Amino acid sequence: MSEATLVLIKPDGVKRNLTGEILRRIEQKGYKITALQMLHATEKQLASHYAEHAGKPFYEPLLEFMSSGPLVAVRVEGERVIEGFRVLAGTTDPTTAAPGTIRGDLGRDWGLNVQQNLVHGSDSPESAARELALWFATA
Ligand code: DAT
Ligand code: MG
Repeated sequence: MSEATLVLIKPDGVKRNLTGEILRRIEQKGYKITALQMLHATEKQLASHYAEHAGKPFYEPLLEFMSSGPLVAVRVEGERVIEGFRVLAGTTDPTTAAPGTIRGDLGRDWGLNVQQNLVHGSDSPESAARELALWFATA
C-alpha cells in the first residue's frame, strides 16, 4: 500500500553537505519526494516531535543538537515506505548500523554521540501522520 513518511535530514547531515546524497538514496530506492523544506526548527516543534522521549537523559542534548542548524524536512511516498525508509536509514547508532544504510555508510567517524545520526524517519503510520502534520502544517 502506498503511504507517506516524514524524513528529517538532521543538522549534521546538512552541515556535512550530505543532503543530496541522502535524497539520492531515497529516490534511487524508487520513493517519491512529494514535499521538501529547509528550516531552522523551533524548540516548540522539536518538543512536539520528540514528545515520546521527554524526560530521558538524552532528551535535552537531542533538542539542542536538532536546533543547532538548519534541517531538511521531506515527505516521502511509496509502497511500505515507513518501514522501508527505516531500513534504508539503518539502526539508530551509526557505529553499528549496517553497511549499505545511510547511517552505516555515512555516519561513522563523525559524532561520538548517537544523536548525530543524519536522519529521522517516522516509525509507524500513527507517527507518520502526526509528524507530517507537524512539519508540513497546512493552514
Ligand atoms: P530513531 O531515530 O532510530 O527512531 P529513537 O526514536 O529511539 O531512534 O531516538 C530518537 C533520537 O534520539 C535518535 O535518532 C538519536 C537520539 N537517541 C536515541 N537513543 C539515544 C541514546 N541512548 N543516547 C543519545 N541519543 C540517543
Ligand atoms: Mg524514533
